[in-house]
Amino acid sequence: MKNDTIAAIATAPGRAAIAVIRLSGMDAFKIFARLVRPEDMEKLEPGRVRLVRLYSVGEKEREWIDECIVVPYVAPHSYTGEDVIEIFSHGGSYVPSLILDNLIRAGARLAQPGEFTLRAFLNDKMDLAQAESVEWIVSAKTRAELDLAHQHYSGQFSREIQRLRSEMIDMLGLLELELDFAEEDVEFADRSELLQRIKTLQELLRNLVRSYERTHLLREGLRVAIVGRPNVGKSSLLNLLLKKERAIVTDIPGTTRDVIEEAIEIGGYKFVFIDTAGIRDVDDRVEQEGIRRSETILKSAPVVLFLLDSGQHLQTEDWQIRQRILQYSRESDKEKIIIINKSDLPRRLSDRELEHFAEGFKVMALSCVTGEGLEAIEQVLSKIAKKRTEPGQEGQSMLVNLRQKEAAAKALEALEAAERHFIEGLSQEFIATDIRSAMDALGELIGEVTTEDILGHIFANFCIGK
Ligand SMILES: Nc1nc2c(ncn2[C@@H]2O[C@H](COP(=O)(O)OP(=O)(O)OP(=O)(O)O)[C@@H](O)[C@H]2O)c(=O)[nH]1
Ligand SMILES: [Mg+2]
Repeated sequence: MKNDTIAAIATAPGRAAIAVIRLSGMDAFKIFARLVRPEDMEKLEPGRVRLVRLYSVGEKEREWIDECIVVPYVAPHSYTGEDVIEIFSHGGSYVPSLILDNLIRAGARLAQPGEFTLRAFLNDKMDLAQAESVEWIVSAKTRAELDLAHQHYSGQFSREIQRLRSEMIDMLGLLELELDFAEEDVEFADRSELLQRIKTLQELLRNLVRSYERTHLLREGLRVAIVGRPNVGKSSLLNLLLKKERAIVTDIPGTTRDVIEEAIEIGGYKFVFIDTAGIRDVDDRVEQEGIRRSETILKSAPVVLFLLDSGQHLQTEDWQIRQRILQYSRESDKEKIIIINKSDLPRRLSDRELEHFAEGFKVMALSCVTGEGLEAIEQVLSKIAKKRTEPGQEGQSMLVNLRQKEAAAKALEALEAAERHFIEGLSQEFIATDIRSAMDALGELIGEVTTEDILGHIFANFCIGK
């Protein structure tokens, strides 16, 4: 049913000024004609807006539904590459669904999620990487995510992958030439050069696979653990960062007993801040469990904000927490920042005390009461996010989802096999087969080689009407 005509409401439901309803497929014009008067239908011109009244279909007394702006597009000059009509109706929930109902009564089918974009892909309006980026553009929450989605949407990413593929085609050409003349025992391809080219490609693919970690970070956010002994102001800092009273703050040590996670954007990057229970030795079972959870967070978060109270001398608990942070950061690289909070109070914590204590940490001052120091902390955090998500020298291209990562990893594996077979001195056929698998895997990445299953899976995550 690839050519049937589909319809959907493209805008989010709810109270709104305008809603957009889309109709796409071979019979788009014929179906739409059933909702309008013939003289209005005649006035429609491709790519031109027209104000048109829509009427209900299938009844003797046709009822007026709405006055709408309508834009027709004629295949292949549309988003889907098919005949398309976009209807801009009044918003809300009743009018748009009434229009949709009537389109369906007139012969359209309700579109599946992502089906418009799927058709755009099937009609060569965009490749798979571009099509996938559409979903990301829609769900982007930060500037950094949007920039990355644009890299794919513009085709820049696909061109890069195509470049890798043509490099492989080139190598295959050389190997196959050699194969054709196998009996004559000639070597067209310079062996060491070929091996070098395989290695270069491997390196590019390795970087590409690695880039997924950065993408993941952009989408899921950089996790920042706020730790420290009870009452140093962890929850106050969380609230300050979030600019709302999210966590309970009291002067009673042990106020926070569970882990509180909240995501926000700072400087164009997504962060997930995690307020934890103050770490100390206690008998209370609930608090003990909270402390155990704090430890787990401390272990896994790549950024740790370790709070101290500037109005008090260092305490045993501070030393114990410091010890744990250092221990965990040996296991996985962490950004460690000591924040000397309550800097509005008379200072007791001396520089001498801190000298050894703060080794290996960045030290910053803060007052959660006046807000002084917050901006500097935010700047440091966005610098960390930038550093961790920026492509660096290894290239600009980044993979945006797990499917792409798996395809790139498959290509890499095939090239590693090619290298092995090369070194083992296997014949060209084996190496050619490896390179061909690598090419296929890259083809999958941008959708040159796809199956219905893969497509179904990808587009199922889209919104209806997209
Ligand atoms: N003067 C001053 N008081 C602060 C500051 N930050 C927090 N406080 C106070 O310190 C007390 C403890 O703050 P919380 O944010 O609840 O501390 P916490 O680290 O979350 O404590 P637990 O949840 O018990 O581990 C509260 O009375 C806050 O108002 C600050 O910068 N200056
Ligand atoms: Mg707290």
